[in-house]
Amino acid sequence: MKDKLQKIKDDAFAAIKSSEGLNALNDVRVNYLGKKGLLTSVLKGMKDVAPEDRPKVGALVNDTREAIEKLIEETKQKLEAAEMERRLKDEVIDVTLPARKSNCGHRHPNIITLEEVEDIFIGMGYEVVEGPEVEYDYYNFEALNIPANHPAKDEQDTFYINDKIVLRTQTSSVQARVMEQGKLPIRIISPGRAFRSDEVDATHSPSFHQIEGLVIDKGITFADLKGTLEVFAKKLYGEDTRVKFRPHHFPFTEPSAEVDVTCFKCKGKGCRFCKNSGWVEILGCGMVHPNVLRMSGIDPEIYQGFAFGVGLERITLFKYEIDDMRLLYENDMRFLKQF
Ligand code: 2NM
Repeated sequence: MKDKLQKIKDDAFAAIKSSEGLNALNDVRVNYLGKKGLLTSVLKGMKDVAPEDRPKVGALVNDTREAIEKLIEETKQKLEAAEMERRLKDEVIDVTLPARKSNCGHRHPNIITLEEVEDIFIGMGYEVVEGPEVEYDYYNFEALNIPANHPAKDEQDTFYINDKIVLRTQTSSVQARVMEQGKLPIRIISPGRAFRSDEVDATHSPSFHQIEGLVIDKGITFADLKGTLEVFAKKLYGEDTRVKFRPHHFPFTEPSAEVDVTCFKCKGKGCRFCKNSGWVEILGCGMVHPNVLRMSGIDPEIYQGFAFGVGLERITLFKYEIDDMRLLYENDMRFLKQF
């Protein structure tokens, strides 16, 4: 028995010394000391040992176990130290290497322009109001004095969900909703997405953005409209910008006008961009039609108002001298990184 234990001990020591890593060392531990290990099988054979010899043999088994455990523990610590040494050598961090640059995104040019326009009007006491993109025909057309047979309502131009619901073709629908609530005076802008069944090209997209403005109070005149939009144009395009009002027609305003500003590219001298006129159109506007006020329960004999509509993409293209609207939607990083 003594010889047998000595042999187990010698074999275990040899195996421990030759184990090359923590995993191999653990295998040795299981082989010799584990539940089905060699040493345990000796203990199981104790029943064949004469009773008077058992304490001696038991002590011998324990000594063997302790000796093996001790060597395993020492070897484990050596292997761990070696492993740590290796990692410290291999995983050196070179603090002099250039850092990897993180890619930080930023606002889309359309949003930069939108927030600039919002700031200008908030500065003049306006509130920003939003509304649904999927809208009742009533708020998109009827409440805005656009009757059933009007060409704007054609399926060629408008996306219909059903005969009562459309994708809004303008954000004036939000203003019809605000007027209907009856809280006066009103001083709002309503920015948002609008939809028209247009073919995509350099100046058209079936989904685009508008910023519409509405002011309603007692004694509002066309002079208020002119003054407001002149301030807006100068703040957006620079103090030397001049504005020009051209008569126009919109169903929801009377009188109506389109507003031109001096060409930002040639400063009014005339260039390819402004077709040599020195002017570019930036928005439509007018005095709110009495029918529109009446539809919303506002008495046009007491309250008057003006409204205007700006195409957000259009003024973004002008501001950054971009010549194709599609660039705003394609999300090409080479384009977006420039803003
Ligand atoms: C435009 C041009 C002129 C407009 C009218 C209204 C409302 F709700 F008061 F009737 N909102 N926006 C308006 C007027 C919009 O866009 C070119």
